[in-house]
Amino acid sequence: MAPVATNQNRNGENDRVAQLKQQVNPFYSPNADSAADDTYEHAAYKPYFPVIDWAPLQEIEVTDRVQHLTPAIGTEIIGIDLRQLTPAQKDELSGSPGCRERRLFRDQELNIHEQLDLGRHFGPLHKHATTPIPKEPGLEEVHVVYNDAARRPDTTAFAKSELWHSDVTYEIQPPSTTSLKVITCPENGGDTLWSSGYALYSSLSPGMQTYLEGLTALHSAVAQADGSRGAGLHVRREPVETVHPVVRVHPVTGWKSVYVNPGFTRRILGVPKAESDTILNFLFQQISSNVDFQVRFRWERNSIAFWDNRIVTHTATFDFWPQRRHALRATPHGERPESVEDYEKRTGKAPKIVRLRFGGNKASNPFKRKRVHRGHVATTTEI
Ligand SMILES: O=C(O)CCC(=O)C(=O)O
Ligand SMILES: [Fe+2]
Repeated sequence: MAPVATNQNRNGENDRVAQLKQQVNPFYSPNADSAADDTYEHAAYKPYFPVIDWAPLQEIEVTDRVQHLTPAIGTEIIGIDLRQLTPAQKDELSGSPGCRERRLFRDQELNIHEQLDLGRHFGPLHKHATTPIPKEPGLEEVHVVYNDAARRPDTTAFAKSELWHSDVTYEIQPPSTTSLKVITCPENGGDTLWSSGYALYSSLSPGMQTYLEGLTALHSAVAQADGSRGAGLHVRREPVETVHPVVRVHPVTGWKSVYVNPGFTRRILGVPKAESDTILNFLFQQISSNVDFQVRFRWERNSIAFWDNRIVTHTATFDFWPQRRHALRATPHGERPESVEDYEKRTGKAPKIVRLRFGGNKASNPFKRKRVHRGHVATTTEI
């Protein structure tokens, strides 16, 4: 910006300013006669100094670069090129305090190699045992999502609620900050929905929260592998079954989240089968039908979403047939899911509870009273 002279006469300053004003300041180039220069293609944008007056500026609202999509989950970030993130900005994608678990960026030019590199910032990338990979060699870590006119969804195969899942939770170290970039998008339809495990946990009564915190559940890859074999496809790694805590603590935020999903969680261990079925069905139903925990994203070509598979579940919609939809996913392994008890032992701290600003009543709202966890007083964080 050009320097600005003041009216104060200190040590002959005004004289010097008067002198300077005789010269042409290169920032204030003189009026240009466009008519004399009308062959120049940008003549209309040459400097022009009309004699017009404007009212003094008032305080105005400006558009935030960060737009929260719902009170519980989902943030759209505007004006960032993901190819130019600093290491600190990359870390923020994976769960800074105040993070809303799922971040969305539009118009991103980063290619699949750059997307994979960004994924590697969070951990080694997962190779899926059954889902497709691209034809191009060297992209074995990519999970391809693809549908077109030749692949009409079979509504007899699944109930919609069963499609909710967190990715590959049957692995010993299931994924953390996962990204999906849509490279071909239907004109409409094909939205993705996410549901917050923080919100689900915080919506429960203190008694239910404590009960769930002591439980573990079995996550299984068997049905997925059987489905692939049934379709005549090769399974690239034998399916595994792994036990994880029903409530896990996010290692960065220290917040508690429900960690079960309809896609892969089969059984709560150490309780009667009927009890396991009832509790899991209740949690699955909350995930798939409680819209206060959810956000729904309408994609455009080159949109990319980052979600933390440790604390959200998600589902695709298949309402766009026969249009083409094509997306590529990078999936870093996270840590082994940590229970509340293990987190407390490791850190000496109580995990936190996310406080939702909506919903809840006196009986079920855990924030009306202090809760004691094995000697630690739990703190709450508002999102
Ligand atoms: O296609 C979608 O919207 C989501 C697919 C999915 O579940 C995934 O890529 O993890
Ligand atoms: Fe998924």
